[in-house]
Amino acid sequence: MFSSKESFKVALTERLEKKFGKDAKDASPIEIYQTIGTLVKEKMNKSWVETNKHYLKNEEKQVYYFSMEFLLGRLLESNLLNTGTLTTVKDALIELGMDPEEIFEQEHDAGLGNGGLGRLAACFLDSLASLELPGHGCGIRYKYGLFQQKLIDGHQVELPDYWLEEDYVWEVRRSDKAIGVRFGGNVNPEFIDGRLTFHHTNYETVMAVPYDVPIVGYENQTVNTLRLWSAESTTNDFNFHSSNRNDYYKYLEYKRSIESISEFLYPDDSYFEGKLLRLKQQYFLVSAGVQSIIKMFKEKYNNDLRKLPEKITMQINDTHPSLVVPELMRILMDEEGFGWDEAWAITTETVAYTNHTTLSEALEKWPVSLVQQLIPRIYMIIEEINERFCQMLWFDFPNLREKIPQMAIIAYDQVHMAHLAIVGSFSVNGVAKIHTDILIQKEMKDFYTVYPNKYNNKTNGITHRRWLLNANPKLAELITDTIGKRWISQPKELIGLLKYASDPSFQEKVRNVKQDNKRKLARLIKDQCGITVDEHSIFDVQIKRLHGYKRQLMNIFHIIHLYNVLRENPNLDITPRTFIFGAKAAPSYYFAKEVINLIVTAANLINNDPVVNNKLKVVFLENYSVSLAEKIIPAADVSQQISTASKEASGTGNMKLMMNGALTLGTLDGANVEIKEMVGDENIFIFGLTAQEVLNYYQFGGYNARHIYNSDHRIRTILDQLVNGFFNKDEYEFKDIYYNILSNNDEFFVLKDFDSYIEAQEMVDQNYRDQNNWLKKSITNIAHSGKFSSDRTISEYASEIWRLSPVHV
Ligand code: 26V
Repeated sequence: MFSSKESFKVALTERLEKKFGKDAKDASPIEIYQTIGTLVKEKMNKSWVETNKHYLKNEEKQVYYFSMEFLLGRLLESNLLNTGTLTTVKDALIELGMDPEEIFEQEHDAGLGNGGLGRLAACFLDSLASLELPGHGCGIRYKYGLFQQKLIDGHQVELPDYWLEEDYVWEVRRSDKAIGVRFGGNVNPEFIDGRLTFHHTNYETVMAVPYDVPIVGYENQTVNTLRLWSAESTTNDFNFHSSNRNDYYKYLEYKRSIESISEFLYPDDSYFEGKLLRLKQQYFLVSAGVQSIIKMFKEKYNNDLRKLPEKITMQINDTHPSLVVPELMRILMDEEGFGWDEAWAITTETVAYTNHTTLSEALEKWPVSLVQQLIPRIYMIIEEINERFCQMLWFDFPNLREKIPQMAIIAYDQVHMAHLAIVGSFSVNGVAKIHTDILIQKEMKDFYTVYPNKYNNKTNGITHRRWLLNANPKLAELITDTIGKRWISQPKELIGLLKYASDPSFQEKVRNVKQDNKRKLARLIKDQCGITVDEHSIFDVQIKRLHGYKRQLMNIFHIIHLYNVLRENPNLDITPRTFIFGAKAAPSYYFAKEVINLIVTAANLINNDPVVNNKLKVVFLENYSVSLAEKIIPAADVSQQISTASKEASGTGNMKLMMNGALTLGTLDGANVEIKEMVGDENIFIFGLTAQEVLNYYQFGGYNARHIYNSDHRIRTILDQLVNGFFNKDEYEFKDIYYNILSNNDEFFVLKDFDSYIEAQEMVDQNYRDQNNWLKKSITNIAHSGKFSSDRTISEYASEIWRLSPVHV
C-alpha cells in the first residue's frame, strides 16, 4: 500500500471509509492522522513479528534498557522516514489537497520524560533498531506525561498532560503477558529441607499490564519493542457475593490506589524527594520488567539461568531502576533456588549502570522505613548486600575502613541507590568525558579504588535521523546533494562537508536554508506570542529545563545589560538579536519559576520599547517539548550551553543544535568540551570558569559575590533593577533572585562568569557580521557533528559494555 502514491491513496481512502465512514474530503486532520498511523503500524507489524521470531530462535545476546522515562515525542513522521515511506505519503497527501505538516501536528507528543535523560533513552531506541541490534526498552505507561506549561502573566501554570485522550495508535495492549507485582506484607524465614527459605504473606498484588510500542529501524526490517507497563487491579479481588454495600466503595478506592502507580510522571528532575508513590513506581517497573525477562529467558534457554549474563544485559538509566539488583537476586534465590554466591555472580554480571548527574540534590536516598514497609523481602536482600559489601571493604581495603559509613549502601537510616547500583553491576559509565572524569576523581573516587575496572565513559549522542533528517529536511537534502546519502547510515561521513566550508556557493545554500527555517520560526513566534521578530537578526537560543545550574538567569542578566547599554546609547552598533527561550520549571521549584517570571517581564519591557526595538527582541516560547524543539533547533544561529562548569553531565541539546549549524556559546562543561575538541577553538565561543576552578571554590571557598556586585557597575545596575521597580512591577517581585545571588553567595557563579560571558557575547556579535566566516564556522560544526550521533554512542555501548552483535532480520 506504500509502494506508490496511488496505492497509498487508495488504502487511505478505503480505511477512512471503514473506520470513520468518511471519505478523504470530509475527514478531519485527526482522523487522517489516525488512519495513516494505523496503516503504518500495520506495515510495521509484519517486520515486528519477524523480528520477534528471530529473537526467539537466535541465541545472540539481547539488551534491556530500563528507564523511568522515555521521551518519545511524535512517532508518525519518524516511522514513515524509517520505513522509507515518508516521501510517498507526503506527496500523496499534497495531491489529496492536504498539508502533511498539519496532519503530523495532530499527534500528541508522548511526553513520558522530564528532559535529557528521557530523550536520550528515546534516541537510544532509535539507534538500537537502526543498527539492527536486539535491544528493547522497559518503562512505565504513565497516564499523564510531563505537565503542559501555560504562562499566565509571566507565571508558569501547570496543566495535566492527558496524552491518551485519543487512542494512541502505536501501542498494543498485551494482557496475556500481564504479571503480578507484590507490595507490602510480611516475610518469615523458614527452614525447608535444611534450606533457609522466605515466606511472603499478606502482600498486595498489583497487575502490571504491558503495552508494547514497536521501534522501527531506519530502512531495515528490525522492529524492536518498547514495553510500557500499566498498573491495574484485578476484578478477581472483588467479592461479588458480599452483602456489605461498603465493600463496593472500598473496592473502588482500592482500585484507584493501585492504578495511581502508573498515573503520572514525576515532573521534577532537579531534586530528590522520598515520596512513597515514586518508590512504588520504581519497584513496579523493575519487578514487572525483570520477571517478564526471566520468564521469557527460561522458556528460550530451557530454564538454564546460569546463562543469563552471557545472553542478557539489563542497562539501568540512572539509579531510578536500581532495584533491578535485589529483584533479580530475589527471583534467583527465592523462586529459582540459587544460593547467594551464585545468584550474586549472575546478577552482577547482568546489570550495568549509567550515571547522569553529580548533583547531590538529585541523588536518591530512600528512608529505610519506607523500603522496609513497601518491599520487605527486597529490603532484606539489600541489607545482606550491604553487609557483605561492608565486610569486603573492611577485610580487603583496610585503607578505606574509615570511609565505610560514606560508602555503605545502608547508612544513617537511608538506602543509597547509587551505591547499590555501583556494587550490583559490572559496568558504571558517565555520559561525557569530563563527567566520567569527575565521577572517577571526585564523586565516586573511593568506589573507583575498589572497582577500577567497572568504570568507563560513553559520551551521549542524539539520533541524527530525527534531529537532522526529519527536523531539517532542507538542510538534509542539501547535504545529500553535496556529499551523497551515505551520511544517513554513517553520520561520520558528514565530515565530507568540511571541504565545502569555505565554498561561497555552498555557503549561500546553507544560508538560504537557515533563513527559510528562521522565517518559519518567526511565523510561529508571531502566531504563538504575537511578537514580531526580525528574521535577519541573530537567533540566539537557550532551550532546556529551567535550573539554577543551567543559568538561564545569566542569559537574561546579559539581555538586561544589553538593554541598559542601548537605552544609554540607542545608536550603538550592535547586531540585531532575537533571544529565544524554552524551559519548563519543576512545579515546586520556586526559584526557577521566578527566573521564568523575570524573563517574561524583561521581554515585555524590551519588546515594547521603541528605542531598542529593531535591535533586541526576547521571546519565551511556552510549553517546551520535543516537537517544539524540532521547530526551534533548525532555525538557531547561536546555541547557549552556559551551565556552571562541572554541573551539566553532558547535555544533548548542544549536539542537536550544532548538527543544525548553530554555533555553541558555552562553558567547558559536559559534552561542550568534546564539541570544542572536534570543531576547534575558532568555531566555538568558550568562556567562564573551568570545572576544576569551580570545584576548588566549592571545596576551599574564596568566592564573594557581593564583592563583584560592589566593583562591577554593570552588575550592580542589573541587580538593583530587580528591586527598584525598574520592571514596573511590585518592587519586591524579584527580591528572591536578588537575595539568592547576594545573600546565598551566588551558588552557580553567575556574577563570577558574567564578565567573560559578555566578552564572548561580543565575539558572537562581531563574528556574525562577517557572514562568510560565520557560515564557514557553521558548516564546520555540521561537518563534525557526526560523532554525536547516538549510532556512535550505541555502537560503543554494544561493543564495550554489552558485547552485542547485530541480528539481521
Ligand atoms: C532525577 C529525578 C529526581 C527525582 C524525581 C524524578 C527525577 C527524574 C529524573 C532525574 C534525573 C536527573 C538526571 C538527568 O536528567 N541528567 C541529565 O542526563 C542527560 C542525559 O545523560 C544529560 O545530557 C544531562 O546533562 C543531565 O543533566
